[in-house]
Amino acid sequence: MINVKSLTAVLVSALILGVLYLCNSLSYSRTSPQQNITPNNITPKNRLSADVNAMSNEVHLVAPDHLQYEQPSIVQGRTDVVTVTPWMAPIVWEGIFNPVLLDGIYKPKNITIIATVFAVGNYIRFLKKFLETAEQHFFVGFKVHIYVFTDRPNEVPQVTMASGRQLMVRLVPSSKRWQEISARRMELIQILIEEQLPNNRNYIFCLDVDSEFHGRWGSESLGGLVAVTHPGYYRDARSNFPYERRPSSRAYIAPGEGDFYYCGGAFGGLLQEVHQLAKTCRHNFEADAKEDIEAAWQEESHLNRYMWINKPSKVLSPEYLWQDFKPRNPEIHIVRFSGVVKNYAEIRPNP
Ligand code: UD2
Repeated sequence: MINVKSLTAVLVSALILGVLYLCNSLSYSRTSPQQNITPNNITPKNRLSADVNAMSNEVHLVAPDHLQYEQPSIVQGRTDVVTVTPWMAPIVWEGIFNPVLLDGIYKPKNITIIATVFAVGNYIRFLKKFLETAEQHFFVGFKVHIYVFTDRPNEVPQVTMASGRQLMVRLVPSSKRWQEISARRMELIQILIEEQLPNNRNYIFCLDVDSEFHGRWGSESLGGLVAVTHPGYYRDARSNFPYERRPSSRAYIAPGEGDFYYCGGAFGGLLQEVHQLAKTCRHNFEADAKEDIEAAWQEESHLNRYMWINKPSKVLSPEYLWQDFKPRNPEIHIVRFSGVVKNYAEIRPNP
């Protein structure tokens, strides 16, 4: 026999549960724009907004809605090169990424790619080709803001830029020493990020001007901290890298230490990361200078030490900074960006 007390308790509990369920459904229907979707009517064009996490940070990659792209494989691909560092950062080579998929992921994030380029003194002559080829190959279809630092603003060439792409010119002093021009870039990049660029999740690449783009440089290169392996040393033993070898310098790396030899002519990443890099390299360069030490390859030496300690989250192969005078090695399937052949005696302010 059911006792009346238990029956009442069961009925009251059922009533409370019913009310809670109703409230829950009502609140869901108020906040969800897709209230009528049932599992049967989720068509390819009709996915639940709850499926997509709108966080726009760099590690969270949202698949483009039903974009068709080649099936990826984990057993087939490049076997002639290493595509991941020992600290598990990708090493980017032609053939390991899908540009259509990557652009589909990064374009909706509405990011701006900032590029800095220095054209001081005679190096202004390289700017036109740099800018023209950037239009053809560098983050095509993205918002791109190029900052040109020069002492000759009147000689900045007019280059037609696609919509969403802009050129900004910053005046900098000239110098009698090329080493100073090259090294001071860290200071000026640090100041640019602090003063001109809002603290957001945009990306920046800092590039040598005496270079041209020849192939795609795009969203596959995005990462927190991005370094490019130097074309001259990527096959060498680290004992042969031209790291700074004097322990008295803050750029010192001992023989038997270090990972790769990275270029000073191309690096980048998220603004906050590059700010930290530029600030540290500038500080160490200036502290060395007070003790009358200039690292073997100026800011490039300091960058190499920084990147050894603070591992880049993405490493770009030498496709991303080749040198025109070098014959292509077989693993280089494409040259995307390359330093032009130049006559140092003719263009530099000092030997
Ligand atoms: C290497 C690096 C460079 C830098 C340098 C050491 C590469 C490909 N290049 O190149 O980035 O680390 O070693 O200091 O990794 N500049 C001027 N006016 C000048 C001199 C230099 O604007 O009178 C700027 C310009 O943007 C140029 C950059 O500084 O591209 C580097 O100078 P460089 O190209 O003469 O240095 P280089 O060839 O020794």
